[in-house]
Amino acid sequence: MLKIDVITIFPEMFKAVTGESIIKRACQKKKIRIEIYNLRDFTDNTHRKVDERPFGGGPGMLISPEPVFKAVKKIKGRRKKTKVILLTPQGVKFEQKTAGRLSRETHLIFICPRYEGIDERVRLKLVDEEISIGDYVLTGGELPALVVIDAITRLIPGVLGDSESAISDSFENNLLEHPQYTRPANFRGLKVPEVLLSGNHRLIKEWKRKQSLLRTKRKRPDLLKKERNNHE
Ligand code: 4GY
Repeated sequence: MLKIDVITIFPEMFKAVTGESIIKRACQKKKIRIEIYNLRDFTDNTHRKVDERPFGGGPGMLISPEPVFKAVKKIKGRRKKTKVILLTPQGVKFEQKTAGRLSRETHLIFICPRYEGIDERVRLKLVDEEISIGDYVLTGGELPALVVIDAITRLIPGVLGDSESAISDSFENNLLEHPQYTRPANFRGLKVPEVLLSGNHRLIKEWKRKQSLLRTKRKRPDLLKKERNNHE
């Protein structure tokens, strides 16, 4: 069982995603347990204020260190192997291999920044890993946390059924999926490639592999460099 804890000032953002589909099922099957903590519950002031102006000036507000330190301490409890993750564009770019590595942990805490960011001392003393989901700026770390949680969850053994887990193989060998077709075999004059209807499994397998390579070369040549190292 992987325990996933999230620290956020917008706890409502998580229910819609974690309460549906595969993540919901993973929780029901006790493969993961997700708990969302409202950062405001760790404040002492009557206004439940979590932000302050930056020292040295500059625009906007920062998340104060105090409630974050309190939250992490409380959530860690007496656990020994917690990994604390900060979602930020300054982090290491999130990839499939990161998802695989994190899916083998036992306890993850995600800190979701808002406003202009978070006090540097949080990074310094609490954070084990900084992750970015890509080079663009969002309004907070909640969507990135959900992206990472989603990618991790589907890699935990027993979460996906056999038919679903085949999908994960595609990116793990750094090749894009081959084109896929379903019924009808002729849709408004657009025909499904003959080989897929042939029933010849060796030929079909060769066709899929070739299409994957062609597609990757055309759309993501950068992946082929990685694929060579995979000697598959
Ligand atoms: N991209 N990857 C990202 C982000 C927004 C700090 C408050 C990203 O992970 N997080 O754009 N986060 C945050 C950035 C200030 C808003």
